[in-house]
Amino acid sequence: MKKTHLTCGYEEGRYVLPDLPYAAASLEPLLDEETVLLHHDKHHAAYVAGANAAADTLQRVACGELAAEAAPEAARLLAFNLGGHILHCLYWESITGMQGGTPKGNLADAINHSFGSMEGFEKIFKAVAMGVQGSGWSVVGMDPVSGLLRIFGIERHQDILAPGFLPLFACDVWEHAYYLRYHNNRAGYVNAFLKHIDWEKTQQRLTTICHE
Ligand code: MN3
Repeated sequence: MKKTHLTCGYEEGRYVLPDLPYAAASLEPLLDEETVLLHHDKHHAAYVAGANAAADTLQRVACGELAAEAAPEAARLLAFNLGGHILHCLYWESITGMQGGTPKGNLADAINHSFGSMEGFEKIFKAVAMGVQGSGWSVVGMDPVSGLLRIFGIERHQDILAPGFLPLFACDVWEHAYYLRYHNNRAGYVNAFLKHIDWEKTQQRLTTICHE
């Protein structure tokens, strides 16, 4: 089946945890190695396992091994855990230990066209990230209707986003993503995230989306 701009682990019928695209310690000074390893090896891995378990349950319903009553809860769990898998894959590809880059080319054009300016984008991104209630994400992606970039404050991994939304980069604002270093200072983490976005990879994803 067709794959998308997301480099998300799926092989031989199973969701799989991809390796980090860099050494865990290389995200300094944005994030410390312990946070990154726990986040990837424990949290992201748990979403992969949860997505496979939910998909297995649905398969067993489909072939008659389980009653249909098991399907709604499995579908809910699949939405949560697959959402977690997708967004974490995107998160790892969104950040870099380097800083000081700026969006270029078609990505700079898309940001200016969608938000008026880089400042306008950052203002909305920060406010949405700070406004996520409980655990969730601030995610920038393409609205498939207008072609504009939009920012959603996704709660948990799957609530509050428009169907068909094509995520481009994502900031995890679950506390496990930042608490060891930033404690309760989510704003400090979000500000640091904005300085450590991998704009080059983000631009490559945008180019892929535009050709899908
Ligand atoms: Mn997380």
